[in-house]
Amino acid sequence: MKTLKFALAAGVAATFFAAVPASAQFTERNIRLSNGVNEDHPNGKGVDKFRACLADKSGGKMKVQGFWGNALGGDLQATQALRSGTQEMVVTSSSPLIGILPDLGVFDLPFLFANEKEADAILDGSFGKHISDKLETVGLVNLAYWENGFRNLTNSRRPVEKWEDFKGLKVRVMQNNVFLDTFKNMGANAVPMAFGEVFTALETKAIDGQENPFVTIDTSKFYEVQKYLSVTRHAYTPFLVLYSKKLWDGLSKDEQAALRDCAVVSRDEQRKVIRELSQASLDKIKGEGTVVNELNAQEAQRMREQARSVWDKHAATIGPETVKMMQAEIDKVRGK
Ligand code: KDG
Repeated sequence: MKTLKFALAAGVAATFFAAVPASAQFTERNIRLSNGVNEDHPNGKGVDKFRACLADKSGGKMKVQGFWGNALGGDLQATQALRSGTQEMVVTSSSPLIGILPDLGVFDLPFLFANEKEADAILDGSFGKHISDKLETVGLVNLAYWENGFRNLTNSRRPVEKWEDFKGLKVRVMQNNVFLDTFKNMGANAVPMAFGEVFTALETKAIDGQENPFVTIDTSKFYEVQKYLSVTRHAYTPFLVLYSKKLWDGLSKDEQAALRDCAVVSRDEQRKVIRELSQASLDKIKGEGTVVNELNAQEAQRMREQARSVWDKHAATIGPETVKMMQAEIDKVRGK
């Protein structure tokens, strides 16, 4: 009987991991992946897909342990841990990392992308590869671009219907000079701050407002302490799915290929989920009593024109070649 049970168990195991060729080189690994949002953000679904894909490809040997809500430190701190080889992965906004790689500032230029289709085409194309190649030179392997999304302003004082309404608002921005200048240029009092400190600063009125995509405003419960949401879509932030280059170089070719393939499979899942959730998040924010206003086309155009000087000011620090390449890619996608 025991022999029969053992044979059955071996048969089931063999079926489950049948996809793993005998020659494949996989070692037992526990991959620590941290992120600043909460697990109910679509990044949670992305990590679930990534975990399942790796388990399938590695015969269960490559395991992913998720850490949420800045449990292993904020975006910049976690990214530095990758560079020193003390942590395997982080899913982070690009914006807090411009001190490590100034070229990343290109993604923070106000009103860069018009829609998600444009963002996907450029991030998943030659421009995205250009940035990923540069990231490797600073000890970071970028496996894919996930979506943080189009950013909108919330605050506790008033609706923002034209750029002049920013005047005097104390707005938290990511620790990033392009964002700092974008909001200063609008007349706001911009306050750089790590993501993990934002909710308390809003609750205590140390700041009036912040800016993030609907899904983040929802899953981080900013609506609980923000009376107004103005749909500005003033920037699009990607998430970088980073692996420590120091630890990457110790992986087999099979392990590296599995990580790259699974990061792309989970990218498509994460983008699908976040785009499905975005409207639901906006509806929920409205339902919780936050007053939502959309900018009319004329005022949105005036805001874009007012923000243009930030491009000119920061092109030199971001890297003229990178800005020029980005503009060329945008023109190509727009058929210009
Ligand atoms: O780790 C990712 C988060 O920190 C992300 O939400 C960052 O958009 C962000 C912000 O506003 O800091």
